[in-house]
Amino acid sequence: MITAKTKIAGIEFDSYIFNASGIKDGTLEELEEIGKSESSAIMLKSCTIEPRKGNEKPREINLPFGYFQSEGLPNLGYRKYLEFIPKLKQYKKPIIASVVGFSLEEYRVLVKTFQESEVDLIEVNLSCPNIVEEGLPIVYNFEKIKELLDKISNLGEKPIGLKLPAYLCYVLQEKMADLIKQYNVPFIASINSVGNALIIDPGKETTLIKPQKGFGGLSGGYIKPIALGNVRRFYELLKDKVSIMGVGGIKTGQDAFEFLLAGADAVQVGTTFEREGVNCFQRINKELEEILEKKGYSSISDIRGRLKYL
Ligand code: RRO
Repeated sequence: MITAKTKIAGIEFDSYIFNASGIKDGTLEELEEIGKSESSAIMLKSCTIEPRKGNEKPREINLPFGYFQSEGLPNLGYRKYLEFIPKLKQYKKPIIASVVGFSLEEYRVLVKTFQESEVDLIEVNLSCPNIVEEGLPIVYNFEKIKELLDKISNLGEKPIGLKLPAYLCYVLQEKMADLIKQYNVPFIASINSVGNALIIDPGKETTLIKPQKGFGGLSGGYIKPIALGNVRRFYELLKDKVSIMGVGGIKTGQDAFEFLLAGADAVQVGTTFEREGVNCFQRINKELEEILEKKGYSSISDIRGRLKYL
Protein backbone atom coordinates (compact mmCIF):
# COMPACT_ATOMS: atom_id res chain seq x y z
CA MET A 1 0.00 0.00 0.00
CA ILE A 2 1.47 3.36 -0.94
CA THR A 3 1.03 6.49 1.15
CA ALA A 4 0.31 9.68 -0.66
CA LYS A 5 2.68 11.86 1.38
CA THR A 6 3.51 15.23 -0.06
CA LYS A 7 5.49 18.41 0.55
CA ILE A 8 4.39 22.02 0.44
CA ALA A 9 7.14 24.63 0.43
CA GLY A 10 9.51 22.01 1.83
CA ILE A 11 7.18 21.02 4.69
CA GLU A 12 6.04 17.38 4.92
CA PHE A 13 2.34 16.58 4.87
CA ASP A 14 1.29 13.01 5.74
CA SER A 15 -1.26 12.96 2.95
CA TYR A 16 -2.42 14.86 -0.09
CA ILE A 17 -5.72 15.95 1.51
CA PHE A 18 -6.58 18.60 4.09
CA ASN A 19 -9.31 21.11 4.89
CA ALA A 20 -9.94 24.32 2.96
CA SER A 21 -10.14 27.55 4.90
CA GLY A 22 -13.64 28.72 5.75
CA ILE A 23 -15.43 25.44 6.45
CA LYS A 24 -15.90 24.38 10.09
CA ASP A 25 -12.55 25.85 11.10
CA GLY A 26 -13.48 28.99 13.00
CA THR A 27 -13.57 27.74 16.60
CA LEU A 28 -11.18 25.75 18.79
CA GLU A 29 -13.62 22.81 18.90
CA GLU A 30 -13.84 22.70 15.10
CA LEU A 31 -10.07 22.98 14.70
CA GLU A 32 -9.53 20.19 17.23
CA GLU A 33 -11.91 17.99 15.23
CA ILE A 34 -9.74 18.61 12.18
CA GLY A 35 -6.65 17.89 14.32
CA LYS A 36 -8.05 14.48 15.33
CA SER A 37 -9.10 13.60 11.79
CA GLU A 38 -7.01 12.39 8.86
CA SER A 39 -6.76 15.86 7.41
CA SER A 40 -3.01 16.15 6.84
CA ALA A 41 -2.93 19.75 8.11
CA ILE A 42 -5.02 22.11 10.19
CA MET A 43 -6.01 25.08 8.07
CA LEU A 44 -7.50 27.94 10.07
CA LYS A 45 -10.42 30.15 9.04
CA SER A 46 -9.18 33.36 7.43
CA CYS A 47 -8.83 35.83 10.28
CA THR A 48 -8.81 39.60 10.54
CA ILE A 49 -7.38 41.98 13.14
CA GLU A 50 -10.73 42.43 14.90
CA PRO A 51 -13.34 39.71 15.47
CA ARG A 52 -16.23 39.75 12.99
CA LYS A 53 -19.75 38.37 13.14
CA GLY A 54 -19.96 38.11 9.35
CA ASN A 55 -22.87 38.94 7.09
CA GLU A 56 -26.58 38.73 7.79
CA LYS A 57 -28.22 35.29 7.58
CA PRO A 58 -29.27 33.34 5.60
CA ARG A 59 -25.82 33.60 4.09
CA GLU A 60 -25.05 30.10 2.84
CA ILE A 61 -26.78 27.25 1.07
CA ASN A 62 -25.93 23.74 -0.07
CA LEU A 63 -26.91 23.07 -3.67
CA PRO A 64 -26.93 19.88 -5.75
CA PHE A 65 -23.43 20.47 -7.17
CA GLY A 66 -21.82 22.73 -4.66
CA TYR A 67 -22.04 25.43 -2.06
CA PHE A 68 -22.98 29.08 -2.30
CA GLN A 69 -22.29 31.68 0.37
CA SER A 70 -21.54 35.21 1.41
CA GLU A 71 -20.16 34.61 4.90
CA GLY A 72 -18.43 37.96 5.20
CA LEU A 73 -15.40 36.71 7.10
CA PRO A 74 -16.93 35.66 10.42
CA ASN A 75 -13.95 34.95 12.69
CA LEU A 76 -12.76 35.41 16.24
CA GLY A 77 -9.97 37.86 15.43
CA TYR A 78 -6.32 36.86 15.07
CA ARG A 79 -5.50 37.06 18.78
CA LYS A 80 -7.85 34.14 19.53
CA TYR A 81 -6.29 31.97 16.82
CA LEU A 82 -2.85 32.74 18.25
CA GLU A 83 -4.12 31.45 21.60
CA PHE A 84 -5.34 28.21 19.95
CA ILE A 85 -2.04 27.34 18.29
CA PRO A 86 -0.26 25.78 21.32
CA LYS A 87 -3.32 23.52 21.83
CA LEU A 88 -3.36 22.52 18.17
CA LYS A 89 0.34 21.59 18.20
CA GLN A 90 -0.53 18.33 20.01
CA TYR A 91 -1.94 16.95 16.74
CA LYS A 92 1.54 17.02 15.22
CA LYS A 93 0.59 18.15 11.76
CA PRO A 94 1.26 21.38 9.90
CA ILE A 95 -0.86 24.31 11.06
CA ILE A 96 -1.69 26.90 8.42
CA ALA A 97 -2.86 30.38 9.38
CA SER A 98 -4.96 32.28 6.87
CA VAL A 99 -5.12 36.07 7.01
CA VAL A 100 -7.11 38.93 5.49
CA GLY A 101 -6.21 42.58 5.98
CA PHE A 102 -8.37 45.58 5.19
CA SER A 103 -5.21 47.53 4.38
CA LEU A 104 -1.63 46.67 3.47
CA GLU A 105 -0.59 47.59 7.00
CA GLU A 106 -3.12 45.14 8.47
CA TYR A 107 -1.76 42.39 6.21
CA ARG A 108 1.76 43.25 7.41
CA VAL A 109 0.77 43.06 11.09
CA LEU A 110 -1.05 39.74 10.60
CA VAL A 111 1.80 38.11 8.66
CA LYS A 112 4.43 39.39 11.11
CA THR A 113 2.48 38.13 14.11
CA PHE A 114 1.97 34.65 12.64
CA GLN A 115 5.64 34.59 11.58
CA GLU A 116 6.43 34.90 15.30
CA SER A 117 3.94 32.17 16.27
CA GLU A 118 4.19 28.39 16.06
CA VAL A 119 2.16 27.98 12.87
CA ASP A 120 4.01 26.23 10.05
CA LEU A 121 2.73 28.13 7.02
CA ILE A 122 0.82 31.35 6.37
CA GLU A 123 -1.83 31.68 3.67
CA VAL A 124 -2.36 35.30 2.67
CA ASN A 125 -5.91 35.43 1.40
CA LEU A 126 -6.17 38.05 -1.34
CA SER A 127 -9.35 36.76 -2.90
CA CYS A 128 -12.36 36.76 -0.56
CA PRO A 129 -15.22 37.50 -2.98
CA ASN A 130 -17.59 38.73 -0.27
CA ILE A 131 -15.92 41.87 0.97
CA VAL A 132 -17.22 45.05 -0.61
CA GLU A 133 -14.36 47.53 -0.93
CA GLU A 134 -13.96 51.02 -2.25
CA GLY A 135 -12.29 50.85 -5.64
CA LEU A 136 -10.53 47.92 -7.24
CA PRO A 137 -10.04 44.94 -4.88
CA ILE A 138 -6.38 44.26 -4.15
CA VAL A 139 -6.38 40.99 -6.06
CA TYR A 140 -7.11 42.79 -9.34
CA ASN A 141 -4.56 45.53 -8.68
CA PHE A 142 -1.08 44.26 -9.50
CA GLU A 143 0.65 47.44 -8.28
CA LYS A 144 -1.01 46.96 -4.88
CA ILE A 145 -0.08 43.27 -4.76
CA LYS A 146 3.52 44.25 -5.50
CA GLU A 147 3.42 46.78 -2.66
CA LEU A 148 1.98 44.11 -0.39
CA LEU A 149 4.67 41.59 -1.33
CA ASP A 150 7.32 44.24 -0.61
CA LYS A 151 5.86 44.54 2.88
CA ILE A 152 5.28 40.88 3.76
CA SER A 153 7.84 38.75 1.98
CA ASN A 154 10.74 39.30 4.40
CA LEU A 155 9.08 39.16 7.78
CA GLY A 156 10.28 35.71 8.87
CA GLU A 157 11.28 32.19 7.89
CA LYS A 158 7.87 30.53 7.59
CA PRO A 159 6.60 29.96 4.05
CA ILE A 160 3.92 32.39 2.98
CA GLY A 161 1.49 31.64 0.19
CA LEU A 162 -1.22 33.49 -1.68
CA LYS A 163 -4.84 32.38 -1.86
CA LEU A 164 -5.84 33.36 -5.37
CA PRO A 165 -9.08 33.84 -7.26
CA ALA A 166 -10.16 32.11 -10.45
CA TYR A 167 -8.42 33.73 -13.39
CA LEU A 168 -10.69 33.59 -16.38
CA CYS A 169 -8.06 35.29 -18.51
CA TYR A 170 -4.62 33.80 -19.16
CA VAL A 171 -2.85 37.17 -19.40
CA LEU A 172 -3.87 38.13 -15.86
CA GLN A 173 -2.79 34.74 -14.55
CA GLU A 174 0.58 35.15 -16.26
CA LYS A 175 1.01 38.58 -14.63
CA MET A 176 0.26 37.04 -11.23
CA ALA A 177 2.73 34.22 -11.89
CA ASP A 178 5.42 36.80 -12.77
CA LEU A 179 4.95 38.48 -9.38
CA ILE A 180 5.01 35.12 -7.59
CA LYS A 181 8.32 34.31 -9.27
CA GLN A 182 9.75 37.77 -8.70
CA TYR A 183 9.09 37.54 -4.94
CA ASN A 184 9.87 33.84 -4.54
CA VAL A 185 6.46 33.15 -3.02
CA PRO A 186 6.84 29.50 -1.96
CA PHE A 187 3.23 28.34 -2.30
CA ILE A 188 -0.19 29.30 -3.67
CA ALA A 189 -3.74 28.07 -3.10
CA SER A 190 -5.85 28.09 -6.26
CA ILE A 191 -8.82 28.83 -6.35
CA ASN A 192 -11.06 30.71 -3.93
CA SER A 193 -14.81 30.47 -4.48
CA VAL A 194 -15.98 32.11 -7.69
CA GLY A 195 -17.49 35.47 -6.76
CA ASN A 196 -20.13 37.67 -8.32
CA ALA A 197 -22.40 34.63 -8.56
CA LEU A 198 -26.17 34.82 -8.14
CA ILE A 199 -28.63 32.02 -7.54
CA ILE A 200 -32.36 32.62 -7.81
CA ASP A 201 -35.33 30.76 -6.39
CA PRO A 202 -37.75 30.95 -9.33
CA GLY A 203 -40.72 29.76 -7.23
CA LYS A 204 -40.38 32.48 -4.60
CA GLU A 205 -38.85 34.90 -7.12
CA THR A 206 -36.13 35.76 -4.58
CA THR A 207 -32.44 35.44 -4.07
CA LEU A 208 -31.27 32.42 -2.06
CA ILE A 209 -29.07 34.33 0.38
CA LYS A 210 -29.61 37.68 2.07
CA PRO A 211 -26.29 39.60 2.00
CA GLN A 212 -25.38 41.85 -0.89
CA LYS A 213 -28.70 41.41 -2.67
CA GLY A 214 -28.03 37.72 -3.12
CA PHE A 215 -24.55 37.79 -4.66
CA GLY A 216 -21.96 35.40 -3.27
CA GLY A 217 -19.15 32.93 -3.90
CA LEU A 218 -19.73 29.60 -5.60
CA SER A 219 -17.73 26.48 -4.77
CA GLY A 220 -17.84 22.68 -5.06
CA GLY A 221 -18.51 20.68 -8.21
CA TYR A 222 -19.72 23.72 -10.14
CA ILE A 223 -16.21 25.19 -10.15
CA LYS A 224 -13.99 22.12 -10.44
CA PRO A 225 -13.12 22.61 -14.14
CA ILE A 226 -12.19 26.24 -13.47
CA ALA A 227 -10.02 25.21 -10.52
CA LEU A 228 -8.31 22.50 -12.56
CA GLY A 229 -7.65 24.97 -15.37
CA ASN A 230 -6.16 27.50 -12.96
CA VAL A 231 -3.96 24.89 -11.26
CA ARG A 232 -2.73 23.60 -14.60
CA ARG A 233 -1.90 27.07 -15.91
CA PHE A 234 0.00 27.89 -12.70
CA TYR A 235 1.85 24.59 -12.94
CA GLU A 236 2.92 25.44 -16.49
CA LEU A 237 3.94 28.96 -15.46
CA LEU A 238 5.66 28.13 -12.17
CA LYS A 239 6.78 24.51 -12.66
CA ASP A 240 8.63 23.15 -9.62
CA LYS A 241 9.52 26.51 -8.10
CA VAL A 242 6.22 27.02 -6.26
CA SER A 243 4.04 24.48 -4.42
CA ILE A 244 0.41 24.49 -5.50
CA MET A 245 -2.54 23.68 -3.25
CA GLY A 246 -5.49 22.86 -5.50
CA VAL A 247 -8.96 23.72 -4.24
CA GLY A 248 -12.39 23.63 -5.86
CA GLY A 249 -14.72 20.67 -6.12
CA ILE A 250 -12.63 17.83 -4.68
CA LYS A 251 -15.14 15.22 -3.63
CA THR A 252 -13.49 11.89 -4.47
CA GLY A 253 -10.07 10.30 -4.87
CA GLN A 254 -10.55 10.64 -8.60
CA ASP A 255 -10.98 14.41 -8.27
CA ALA A 256 -7.79 14.53 -6.19
CA PHE A 257 -6.02 12.45 -8.85
CA GLU A 258 -7.09 14.88 -11.56
CA PHE A 259 -5.64 17.79 -9.54
CA LEU A 260 -2.44 15.76 -9.14
CA LEU A 261 -2.20 15.27 -12.91
CA ALA A 262 -2.79 19.00 -13.38
CA GLY A 263 0.13 19.78 -11.08
CA ALA A 264 -1.19 20.31 -7.53
CA ASP A 265 1.10 19.28 -4.66
CA ALA A 266 -1.90 18.84 -2.34
CA VAL A 267 -5.61 19.56 -2.31
CA GLN A 268 -7.89 21.36 0.13
CA VAL A 269 -11.43 20.11 0.64
CA GLY A 270 -14.22 22.56 1.47
CA THR A 271 -17.71 21.79 0.17
CA THR A 272 -17.37 18.05 0.72
CA PHE A 273 -16.06 18.62 4.25
CA GLU A 274 -19.10 20.82 4.89
CA ARG A 275 -21.42 17.97 3.81
CA GLU A 276 -19.66 14.88 5.00
CA GLY A 277 -17.70 16.04 8.03
CA VAL A 278 -14.16 14.98 8.95
CA ASN A 279 -14.48 11.44 7.57
CA CYS A 280 -14.09 12.83 4.07
CA PHE A 281 -10.33 13.26 4.52
CA GLN A 282 -9.69 9.59 5.18
CA ARG A 283 -12.11 8.49 2.47
CA ILE A 284 -10.68 10.71 -0.27
CA ASN A 285 -7.12 9.83 0.71
CA LYS A 286 -7.87 6.11 0.62
CA GLU A 287 -9.55 6.45 -2.77
CA LEU A 288 -6.56 8.37 -4.11
CA GLU A 289 -4.11 5.78 -2.79
CA GLU A 290 -6.13 3.01 -4.42
CA ILE A 291 -6.02 4.80 -7.77
CA LEU A 292 -2.26 5.32 -7.52
CA GLU A 293 -1.72 1.70 -6.57
CA LYS A 294 -3.93 0.38 -9.35
CA LYS A 295 -2.07 2.49 -11.88
CA GLY A 296 1.31 1.34 -10.56
CA TYR A 297 2.51 4.69 -9.23
CA SER A 298 4.46 4.58 -6.00
CA SER A 299 4.37 8.22 -4.96
CA ILE A 300 2.80 11.62 -5.59
CA SER A 301 5.93 12.82 -7.35
CA ASP A 302 5.72 9.94 -9.87
CA ILE A 303 2.71 11.55 -11.51
CA ARG A 304 2.39 15.16 -10.36
CA GLY A 305 1.83 17.44 -13.35
CA ARG A 306 2.17 14.59 -15.85
CA LEU A 307 -1.04 15.32 -17.70
CA LYS A 308 -0.81 13.99 -21.24
CA TYR A 309 -1.98 15.96 -24.26
CA LEU A 310 -3.96 14.59 -27.16
O1 RRO B 1 -15.76 34.62 4.73
C1 RRO B 1 -16.07 34.66 3.52
O2 RRO B 1 -17.09 35.24 3.10
C2 RRO B 1 -15.20 34.03 2.50
C3 RRO B 1 -13.83 34.16 2.44
BR1 RRO B 1 -12.81 35.05 3.73
C4 RRO B 1 -13.12 33.63 1.33
O3 RRO B 1 -11.90 33.73 1.18
N1 RRO B 1 -13.85 33.00 0.39
C5 RRO B 1 -15.17 32.86 0.46
O4 RRO B 1 -15.78 32.27 -0.44
N2 RRO B 1 -15.86 33.37 1.53
